[in-house]
Amino acid sequence: MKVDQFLDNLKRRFPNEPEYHQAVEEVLLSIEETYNAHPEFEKQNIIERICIPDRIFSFRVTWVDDKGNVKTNMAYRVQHNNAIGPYKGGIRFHESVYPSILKFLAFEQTFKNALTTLPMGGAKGGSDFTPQGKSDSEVMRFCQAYILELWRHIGPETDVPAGDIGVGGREVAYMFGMYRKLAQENTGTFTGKGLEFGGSLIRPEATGYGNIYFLMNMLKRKGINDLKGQVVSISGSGNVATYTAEKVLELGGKVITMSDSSGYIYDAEGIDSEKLAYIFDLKNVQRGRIKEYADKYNCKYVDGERPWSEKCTIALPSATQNEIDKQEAEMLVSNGCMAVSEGANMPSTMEAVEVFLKNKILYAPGKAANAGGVSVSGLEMSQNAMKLSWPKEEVDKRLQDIMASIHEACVKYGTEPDGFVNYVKGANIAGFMKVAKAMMAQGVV
Ligand code: NDP
Ligand code: 2IT
Repeated sequence: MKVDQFLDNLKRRFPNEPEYHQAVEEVLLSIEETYNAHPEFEKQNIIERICIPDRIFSFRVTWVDDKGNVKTNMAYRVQHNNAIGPYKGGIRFHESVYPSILKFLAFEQTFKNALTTLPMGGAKGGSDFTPQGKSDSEVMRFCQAYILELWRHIGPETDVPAGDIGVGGREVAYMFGMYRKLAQENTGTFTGKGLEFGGSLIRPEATGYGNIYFLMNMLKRKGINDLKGQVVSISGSGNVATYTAEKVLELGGKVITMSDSSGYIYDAEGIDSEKLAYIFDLKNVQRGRIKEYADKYNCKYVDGERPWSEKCTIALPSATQNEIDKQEAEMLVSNGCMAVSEGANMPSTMEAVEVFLKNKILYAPGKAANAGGVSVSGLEMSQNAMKLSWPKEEVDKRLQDIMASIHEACVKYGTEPDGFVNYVKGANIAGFMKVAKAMMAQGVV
């Protein structure tokens, strides 16, 4: 397999999908050598079969707003690969959603899920519908209309959706409600459910906590055992960002920034637990903007910018894809940032990743660092299958163990001759090999 040739062909067959091309290129560049050492992979054309999704459902959703206007949105589910378990992955509601975004996310999800040690394949779904500014009833009607079409393609042993940007507990509950009515079953289809109807403790916290557990595994190899004295910059202020901040505070770190798609706040005093509780409420109950924090606590707000020019020792991008470019990566490194651990999916551009690797800082790619969310989703599926629920401590302990084992896999496959751990290479090779071996064993299907 020659990466350039393969990519040219992929771009020709699937034009105008830059995010999908980017995700594929990043994985292929780091697995090329390992792949080519296995001629049996090439013979079975594993590379095309692993990069191109199994199928994509694409449909129009029609719903009625509070004023009685009939609205349409485009919606999708990308079932990428189910060689190691049922399709599994979140649903994103955001105006920027189009096939390329969901194809990149489903591709990444396949390797991320392989790393978790749990039997889950990869998928992603979503719509260009934006919950922001909509009433609860409008969100409910949209979720119901989306599931009215999708329900026949999902199920506890076929495809299990969850949340992502714009899809939290409220949206999952509305979708699950419609699903169980249509499917006439009440099993584990959907994770991130409410605790009253099969949800798992620690699922809301899992992505953020998991990212910090991964970060601590990296830091421990450098002899650092807590976050005391660390200045931490976080982007986003949603599910991942807020629980990331909570864990950072618990370990003694200082959080100086958070953001949303309109801008960022910089709080030199640090965002403490009380201020973080305000952000939780602002985002989840009032559904307001991060700017309101700056007004309330009288701190700096920078409109339309991302937080990476602020001096920090640790950066935790937790908002969206391509939110750190080359220049911002250089700024982070020159300001003394020694670790970047990705809560979001593909938040760093290829050029930004190159800067981190060249400078040999600790850099954890999303598919390793943010795998805690889907891991606890997997644990929610296990609990649903057994029809019982584990206590918080048990789920948290399993999450910590999974993050440690992902870290170990990255070290195993990513350690370079000089001892530097290339976590990108480690995560990509470990995830890829597992899926590729499963596909080889199962023949051409
Ligand atoms: P939320 O919707 O809860 O929060 C998203 C946050 O990111 C909001 O603050 C939002 O601001 C901001 N944001 C969204 N889009 C953009 C954009 N285009 N530019 C700038 N800021 C933006 O989503 P999550 O916290 O669940 O997801 C955040 C990231 O983490 C995503 O990349 C997701 O794929 C990834 N992830 C999520 C997991 C989960 O379990 N939820 C698991 C693993 C990864 P605004 O309010 O203005 O839109
Ligand atoms: O990107 C992700 O891993 C998620 N949005 C969570 C997926 C899941 O199935 O819990």
